[in-house]
Amino acid sequence: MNEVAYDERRLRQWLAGTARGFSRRDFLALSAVAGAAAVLPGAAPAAAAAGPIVKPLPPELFTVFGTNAEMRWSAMRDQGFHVPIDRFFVRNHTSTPAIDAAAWRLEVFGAGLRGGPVTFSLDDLKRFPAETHSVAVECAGNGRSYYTSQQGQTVSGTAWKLGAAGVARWRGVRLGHVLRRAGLAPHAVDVQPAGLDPNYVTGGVDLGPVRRPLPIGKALDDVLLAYEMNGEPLPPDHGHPVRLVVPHWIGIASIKWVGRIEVSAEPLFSPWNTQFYRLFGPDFPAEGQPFDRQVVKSAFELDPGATFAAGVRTTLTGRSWSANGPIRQVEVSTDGGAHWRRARPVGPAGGAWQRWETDWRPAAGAHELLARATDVCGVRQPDVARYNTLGYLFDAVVRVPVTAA
Ligand SMILES: Nc1nc2c(c(=O)[nH]1)N[C@H]1C(S)=C(S)[C@@H](COP(=O)(O)O)O[C@H]1N2
Ligand SMILES: [Mo]
Repeated sequence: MNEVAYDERRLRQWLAGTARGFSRRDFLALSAVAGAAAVLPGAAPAAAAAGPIVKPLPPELFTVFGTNAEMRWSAMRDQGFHVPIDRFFVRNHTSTPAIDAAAWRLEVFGAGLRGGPVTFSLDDLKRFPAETHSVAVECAGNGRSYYTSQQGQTVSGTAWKLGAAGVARWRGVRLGHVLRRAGLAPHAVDVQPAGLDPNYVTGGVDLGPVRRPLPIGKALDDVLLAYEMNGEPLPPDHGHPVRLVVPHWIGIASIKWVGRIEVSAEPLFSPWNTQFYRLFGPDFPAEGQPFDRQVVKSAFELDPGATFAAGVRTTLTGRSWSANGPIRQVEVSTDGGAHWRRARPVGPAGGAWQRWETDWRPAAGAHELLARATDVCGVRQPDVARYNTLGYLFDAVVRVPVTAA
């Protein structure tokens, strides 16, 4: 799967007007007429809202931003490889719907099938061979606040620190098995899952259900329709009863509460790969640069402003991850980037993220901690992330202020 080639091809098709779903004209109309009452076709929400987020959000585990909640990294310090459900971040465009798993159905439809729509119940999905994978889900905007606090740039969107990411064990069925059972045709082009959460309305415009297309190549590769998270039925906030899990791609690809999946015979577009989740700004084309994959990042398992006992040896811990594959090396600086040392890997290499640690005996005073990862492709976190107005893909080394007293 070559996402760059796919993105370039789709951008050309979209500019040429050969795309369906959310055209360049829709996009220009929306950009021009703020507050316009344009309504795009979409399924009516099938479920009542249960609340923005259902699970408890205690302040020692989360920072809450409206309908979204970020994990505090200090909450991972004494945890194992996976992020427990009680602290896994939640990104909701609207609110967590209440869906009865017994009544839930998945409808697969579209011109990319040999026949008409095919419907699956949860029990139907559970009769396919199940697979379990440890996969990171990370919002494309994770780290966004650092464009402002570290690079002095203005961006719009939720001001995440680094906690809009998590690794869980997802169990489910390969999307490819389900698509083939539904009668996938050889001319299928794109696959678009849509959520059953309430339609996303912004600036007075109803953009329809949250949805984003995938090329058929990715859909048949490693995408899961997950019904379990860390050994439990998928919790309400994370997509109950079934969500997509799209490895290596930005979080928006992993559509929660999936209710319908369109398989098209032509390129598909939605606001979530045209208006949002494109790179806009001085370094990018006027129509924005599409992207799908995540980048490389590192986080200490502590909160900015943490305090340490001066003169006492402590162990700094953290995690690094990359959509390119395993992390090859992590370097840590405790003096604002003047000196670097290698962190010790914790646990085996090659998982969805790499845990690491290093010892430190802080002198009294203020310090700045930095962690910088290099992945298997030799990609190392840069000092400065590429500015884009929506603040996506912040991959630069984050400077974490702490004190010792
Ligand atoms: N239906 C639906 N799916 C969705 C979203 C949403 O609001 N509605 N948010 C997306 C975004 S932007 C992200 S980052 C991930 C977050 O997954 P999580 O809430 O399980 O952490 O879900 C994605 N899937
Ligand atoms: Mo996201």
